Amino acid sequence: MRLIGWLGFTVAALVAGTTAARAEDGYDLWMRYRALSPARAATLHRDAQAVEIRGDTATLRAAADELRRGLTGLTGAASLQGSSTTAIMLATASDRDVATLRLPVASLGDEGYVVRAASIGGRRVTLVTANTDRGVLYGSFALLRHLQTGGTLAGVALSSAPRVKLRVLNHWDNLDGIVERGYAGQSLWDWWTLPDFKDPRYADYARANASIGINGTVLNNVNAKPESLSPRYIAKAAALADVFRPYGIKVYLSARFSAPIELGGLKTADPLDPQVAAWWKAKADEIYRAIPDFGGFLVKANSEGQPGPRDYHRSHADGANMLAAAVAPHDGIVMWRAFVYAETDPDDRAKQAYTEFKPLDGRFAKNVIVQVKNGAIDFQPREPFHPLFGAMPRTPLMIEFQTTKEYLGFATHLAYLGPMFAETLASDTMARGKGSTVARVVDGSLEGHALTGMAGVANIGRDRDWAGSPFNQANWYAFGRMAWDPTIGAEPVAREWAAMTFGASPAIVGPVTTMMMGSREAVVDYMTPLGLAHVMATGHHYGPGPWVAELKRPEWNPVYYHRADKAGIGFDRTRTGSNAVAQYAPPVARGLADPATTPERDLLWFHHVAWDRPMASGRTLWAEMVHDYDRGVGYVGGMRRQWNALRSEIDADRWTKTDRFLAIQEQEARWWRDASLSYWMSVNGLALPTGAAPPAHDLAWYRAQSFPYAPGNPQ
Ligand code: GCV
Repeated sequence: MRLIGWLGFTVAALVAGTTAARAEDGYDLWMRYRALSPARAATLHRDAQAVEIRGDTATLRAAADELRRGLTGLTGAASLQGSSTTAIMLATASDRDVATLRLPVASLGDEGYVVRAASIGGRRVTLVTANTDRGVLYGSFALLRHLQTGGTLAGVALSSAPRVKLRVLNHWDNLDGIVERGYAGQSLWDWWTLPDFKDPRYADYARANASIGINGTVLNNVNAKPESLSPRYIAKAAALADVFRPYGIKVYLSARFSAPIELGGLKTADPLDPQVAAWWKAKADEIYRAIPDFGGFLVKANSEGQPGPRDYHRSHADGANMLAAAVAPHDGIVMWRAFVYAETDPDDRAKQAYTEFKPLDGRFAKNVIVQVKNGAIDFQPREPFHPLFGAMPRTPLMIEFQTTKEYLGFATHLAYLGPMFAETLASDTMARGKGSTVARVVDGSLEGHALTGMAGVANIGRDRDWAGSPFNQANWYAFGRMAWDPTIGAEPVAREWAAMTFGASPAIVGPVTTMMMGSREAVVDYMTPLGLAHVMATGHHYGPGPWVAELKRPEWNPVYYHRADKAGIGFDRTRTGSNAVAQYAPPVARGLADPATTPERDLLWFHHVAWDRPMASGRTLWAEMVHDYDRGVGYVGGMRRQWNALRSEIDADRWTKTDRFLAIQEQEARWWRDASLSYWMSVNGLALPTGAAPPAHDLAWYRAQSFPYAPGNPQ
């Protein structure tokens, strides 16, 4: 047994420098561990004077260090005195004393945990236990969350196991340090100095991920360079894997399908060519020699110019299975993306992934999981759930969300994505009758899959606050919490994040949660109301561009998506149009086939309707659109006022940055509204409803705006 008082730890931590006291610059994320009220701090100190671990593994040490760090902060360093008669004990369920307690650990799997008071060796302790060290680590973070959000040690009883197996971040980080669709600075990975220099931030990144249950990270962009699989870069990935391992995080790499040609000098990357298969097998063996617990590959193939098996007239299953065979001897997996659409295919872009993948159901190897974006187009502020969910029962499907806000105002707009994740997960595919939710497809319970997963495109960069703004951190946080439990709900997650990030007082948590909960809907309102999509400006997707019509590929043009004309607006995806609705299960398809039974929030996604169509509110469609744009702008004004009222409650640095960002957001929300309305009026010839403010500029002005150096744009 190792028994370490906190004081010793505190000095060590200061020397190590990774957690020394810092200004409130957002670096500490939700792991701030600021002092509780004196009374609560004293009680906590009385009830947990030491952290003890049974066993001596890197993961148990990481868990204990985190608890000591947290307790030191929560109780305030001044209270560090006294003997260690009360303790938090970390031990796996196989420990002899823990085993005698006969706790219900069987259902916890290899990542779940139990935290409760227990009598060990005649002493009352707070026990954190699990079947594995990783479970103990997650339990330790759960206990800290409990304490940070107002809980006490008295009567603590926590127990949870993840419902999803692979909970992975996808970094779209390039080897030159630029992050595709990244708005928080350069890549966190300093590829140049790796593997010799391991920035202490890597460990803090791992802590943050472990605290929310993330257990995998894909280091490089899905638009992958072959060099990321070269020996030099494998060594760099291995160095990161070494840092992440104690935190239960596996490293994965995006693989470029044509790497056998570019790196291996072969003439082909045909997946059915034995030499190609042998090359990948040797490559996988090489990676596993450097990273014994390497997770596997993520692949974007035959999409947006990436090479893939279709180049050789092979199917996506042929490509995925060939890679799967290479990693299978090492228990690796392949995450194969279904985000495909082709310039050669004139069909509705929203249909193409289903058309390509549905016939392949049941043809993928056991260690392949198909990664499907939440919606059928591309991370829009709102999309109906992807029709592939529920449509491939014999294939494990993982869901891919974007936590970076490519289409939602980059880092500056406050948009809490919890409600968006929750909305998709709660959507009912009806594939096996009522209750066949996307969450049940994702957690494997609907179709009986053990290989399950959720991927989040990371919003993390080298900015001091990691995510570009304090509120963007909430999207990283929410992704992790919802990957652990897809049914947890957006509001409880917002509340705990707000408490941990800004302070647990109701005077903070209440208004911050209120701001957050409506913030994504506000973005929908001022950017893409009523089911509009992809009306963003070209390339960088920053700002409005509904007028764009001249790009080479039809589906790159906003006019392709909104189809506005003098008579009406919206994409007809019913039988009279692209018939994309037929890709949903019949009960869902029936509802979506008729504008009257389509939720108004998705109306223009599925239907082309007249500008004067009456809406549920009694307004015409046109008046409703104007109303929604105004509501969105108004919501941002409301957030500014609520944030202003919080000034005395929040530290100056984070308050000021958020205040400035909200000012930018309000200005840009107006810009979105005005530019969009100017354009729609140029198409429909209608006047604004009485009382609606005219746009600040004419359409030509909006069309003339250009942003050549917008961040995150692939060059
Ligand atoms: C990594 C969208 C983005 C691209 C991204 C792509 C994808 O099209 O704009 O930057 O490429 O999605 O998910 O592969």
